Amino acid sequence: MARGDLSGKILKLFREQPAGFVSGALLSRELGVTRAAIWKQVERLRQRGYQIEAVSSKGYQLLETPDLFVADELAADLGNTRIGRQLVCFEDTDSTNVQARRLAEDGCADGTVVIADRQTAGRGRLGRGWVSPAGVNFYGSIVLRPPIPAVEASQLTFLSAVATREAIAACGALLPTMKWPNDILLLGRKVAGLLNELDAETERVNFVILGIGVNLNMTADQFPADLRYPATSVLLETGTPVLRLTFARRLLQRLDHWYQHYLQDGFEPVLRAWEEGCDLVGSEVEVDCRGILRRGTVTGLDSDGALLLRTAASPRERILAGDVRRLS
Ligand code: BT5
Repeated sequence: MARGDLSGKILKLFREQPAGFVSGALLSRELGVTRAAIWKQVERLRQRGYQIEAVSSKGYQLLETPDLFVADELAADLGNTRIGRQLVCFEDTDSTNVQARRLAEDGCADGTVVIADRQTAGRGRLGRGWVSPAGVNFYGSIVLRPPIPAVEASQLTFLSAVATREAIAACGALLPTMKWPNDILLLGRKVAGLLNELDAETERVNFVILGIGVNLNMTADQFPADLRYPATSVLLETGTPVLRLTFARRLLQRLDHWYQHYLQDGFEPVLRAWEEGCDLVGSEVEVDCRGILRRGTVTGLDSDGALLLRTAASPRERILAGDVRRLS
């Protein structure tokens, strides 16, 4: 459902009258359509799980909202944020990153967000897939157009990790940890993955797409048996289901906070927050750099987000991309 369509506008008017009925006459006047058209939309909303009471002398009353990604619902509590000023929600799509790229190429605004209930071709890195069943998780992509040179674009991966970690932490008592560069773990199991894509010329970024997948209410039987690393969901770790709409709002707010901070103060604060959440420093690791294995002790992150290793060959080896496996 796109932000601003008829059913979205009806929901907005319901929300403005949270304690009472909204008459069919008022709805039809405000929205400039017939009362029959309003009735048809109300029926559609009911089919999607909205509980709407209709009383002939009074009108309609919204009793319960389902946990679906609806642009107007999401926008309601976002306030005046840059992230989410344009929101597109799909019930079904191939990949939110693909859709976000399409919008970005058509010139969409900085901060545009694409969210889906389900992805049929969810993407991981290096041609891998992302398992994306309906109704349980968060799959979203954010288009950013920061005024930075292309070489700094990888900093935004860390920004999205910090914001996602905070949004997950707010779901329960557990504090996730970061795994360089793009995984977020709960008790050592992958709960979220990030896939950031860049479109740039040498001197400047045209756009970056922050792809974020978070396993919220996924159950054990929904994970395939052949995952690369142990995986989990917030529900599996905390025992409490997460309201996806609330999670999505919180995530967009955290992203907005960190993006503003980044544009004003640069990468340093993001890097510090990322390091705070990472428990790799001092550990012995093996990094698979597209088939070439590097082994060493993690000494920290460089100012551009590269992983720093002390190896047998060098006291300061910079790793720009790869899969990290902890050995100690
Ligand atoms: C990632 O790749 O971790 C990036 C995942 C990004 C997904 C989001 S969802 C919204 C947006 N739209 C997209 O199409 N993608 C982004 P990578 O590090 O390559 O990990 C992929 C590997 O993780 C797979 O090969 C599986 O082994 C495993 N995996 C797949 N689905 C998973 C899931 N739901 N939870 C945990 N692990 C998973």
